Amino acid sequence: MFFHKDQSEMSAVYNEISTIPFSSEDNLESNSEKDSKASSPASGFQRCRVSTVILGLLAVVQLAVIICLALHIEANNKNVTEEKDELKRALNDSSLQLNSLTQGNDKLKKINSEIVARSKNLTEDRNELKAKLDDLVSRQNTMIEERDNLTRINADTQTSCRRISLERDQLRERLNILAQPGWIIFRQSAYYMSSTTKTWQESRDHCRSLGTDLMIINSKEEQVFANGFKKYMWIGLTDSEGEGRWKWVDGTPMNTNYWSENEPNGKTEENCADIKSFEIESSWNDESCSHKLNWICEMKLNP
Ligand code: 2F8
Ligand code: CA
Repeated sequence: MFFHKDQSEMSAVYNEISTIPFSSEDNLESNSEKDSKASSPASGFQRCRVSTVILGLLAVVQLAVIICLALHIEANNKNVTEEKDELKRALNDSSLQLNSLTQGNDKLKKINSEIVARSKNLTEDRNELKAKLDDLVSRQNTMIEERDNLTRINADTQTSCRRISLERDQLRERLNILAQPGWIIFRQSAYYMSSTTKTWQESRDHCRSLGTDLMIINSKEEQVFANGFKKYMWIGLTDSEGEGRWKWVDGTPMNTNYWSENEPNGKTEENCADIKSFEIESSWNDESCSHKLNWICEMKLNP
């Protein structure tokens, strides 16, 4: 098609050239002169020859152009073919890569699905284990609390057991003592009246050896009870630590007293108290502690 277009163009050029005057002088000539020359056979031959040469030259030029165009087209076709082949190869490569990527993506999707499923399972397992662990920790804390409580209860029980055991032993000992002859129970105490005489301190030591002490009188009833023994005897009252500051053997101060008339009168010479005038309610007398008298011990039954 390109070639045909060139040919028609060349024909048009040729037609135009054939109408062109051969020199400028020709243009200056009048139409009449032109008409006379055109009618000459020599000039017609010359014009024909020039036209032929021009046509030949044009043909050569046309041929050269055609050859150039053909070469150019061929080169262009070659390039286009090469580009097409290259594009085909690239397309093939891209197709292969696309297939490979698609397969890779499918594999990755499958792996991803598996991982998601495993992750879900693992999460469920983890939550289950965490719940079990929380339960175990809670139970462990409860057991620790129970153990601590039991340990405390056990320690308290052991302490109570030791205390009760001690009390039992003391009660047994006191029971053995009370089982001996000479003990008389009055209200909340048991009393032992000696059958021999001793100093105030020796008398006290004897009472203490029995787990008791000299008698403490802290009520009128007890005073009357003591007088009832009708014995000149030591009681648990002394001012040895300070003249006139009479105290009972348990350390309590003497508040109520049953001194006989004009007693106590021994000042620093008589620092221990006894029951002397037992026929009357106020029977107490102060006496030298080294004096030897009977004595009376008192054991409290509910100390
Ligand atoms: O009872 C009165 C008085 O009797 C004696 O003194 C004479 C006593 N002393 C002795 O027995 C050593 C006094 O303590 C007592 O006050
Ligand atoms: Ca006295």
